[in-house]
Amino acid sequence: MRLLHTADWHLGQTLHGIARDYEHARFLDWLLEVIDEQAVDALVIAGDVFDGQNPPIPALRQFYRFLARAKARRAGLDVVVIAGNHDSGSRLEAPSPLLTEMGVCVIGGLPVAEDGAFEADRLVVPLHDADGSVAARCVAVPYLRPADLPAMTDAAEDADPFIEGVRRVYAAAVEAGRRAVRPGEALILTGHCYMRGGALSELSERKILGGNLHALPVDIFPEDAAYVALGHLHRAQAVGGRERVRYSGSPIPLAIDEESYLHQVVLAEFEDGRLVRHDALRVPRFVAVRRVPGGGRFAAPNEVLDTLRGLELDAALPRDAWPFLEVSVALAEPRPTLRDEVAAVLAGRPVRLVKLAVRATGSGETLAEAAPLADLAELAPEDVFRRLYGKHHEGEPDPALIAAFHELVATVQEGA
Ligand SMILES: [Mn+2]
Repeated sequence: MRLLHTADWHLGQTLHGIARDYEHARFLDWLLEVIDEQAVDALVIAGDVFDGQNPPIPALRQFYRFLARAKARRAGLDVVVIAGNHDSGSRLEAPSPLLTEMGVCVIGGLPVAEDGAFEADRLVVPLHDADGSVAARCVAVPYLRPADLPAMTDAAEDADPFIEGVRRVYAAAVEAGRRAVRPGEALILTGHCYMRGGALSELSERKILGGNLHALPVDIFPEDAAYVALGHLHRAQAVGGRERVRYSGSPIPLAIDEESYLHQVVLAEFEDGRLVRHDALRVPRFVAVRRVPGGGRFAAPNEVLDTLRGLELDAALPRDAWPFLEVSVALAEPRPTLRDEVAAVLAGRPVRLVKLAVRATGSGETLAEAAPLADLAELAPEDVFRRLYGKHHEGEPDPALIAAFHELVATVQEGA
């Protein structure tokens, strides 16, 4: 049984205001080819199908069109989709009556009975091999929010109630999976969660996840799981030294700093209930990401402008495929024309500036740090101005700037 693991598509995402539909469309075309060529039996999408709770219409169309085309190509394909934190679980699940008929199982939230009891058995999805026999049982756990978790009346005092609650949900789900597994079938898990020790994308994840808050220990996944297909982190990685517990990562860079990631999907093969091999399939980069000067560095304006002039760009590309460009400038002195200068160098060229980052190279010291004073009144306005200038810039301010400052002070004083 051959399973393809992917996650964090974030359909409908924009990068600094630029829609990603073109890249997503190319990725989905590529994925269809892979499903065909690799004779994939099961596709697991481990959450964050969409970038937002209320996805834009083109994103919805992309998703449903993809499912229809995938099933048209491989009628026996099992598809398992779980909701991530970006998805609306109930919205994702709404078309389930139709999708179930097609062999697409969507788990948006934890199934509960009318009396509110958690029905873990409904999280277990059979996966079939090419002969149509069940080869694995996939335990599919959507992203869990505190409100989804059982009340914790008996937890140890020092236990984090969130982690303890998640552990219990997974334990019950795994038990349901074990009950369903027959000899020769693999126990597979999928979830959308943040595991301890994961490598984060600085720009698109760290600010959302907030350090190690509620990071889950890898031992919530049992050793008898043949494979654990995770979503949430955008960088592909194994978790806690366990090769069979993996994030596939996102298929396209969702932030500029993910430019260096090796975006991939994972092809996993199972025989007699065990994982026999897993391979990372590199997703082609459909739109290049260029960073000047690159590697998160900042360079002086003239150096940056020279580099931009020398950029080799492909004029034959369609507009949707023009590279994304990030420009990072270190400013030693004010340069109010910088944005215009960058725009002038790039005008008419096949590239899209998504970000112009500017870092002042002054001391960074506040007035109080630079010169502790008993009384601010000891300083003349020009002294304060010079010190502020030194916080942001190097050297002395231009005499014309000082003159302009005095003019401004005079205007304010007259007004008062
Ligand atoms: Mn996520």
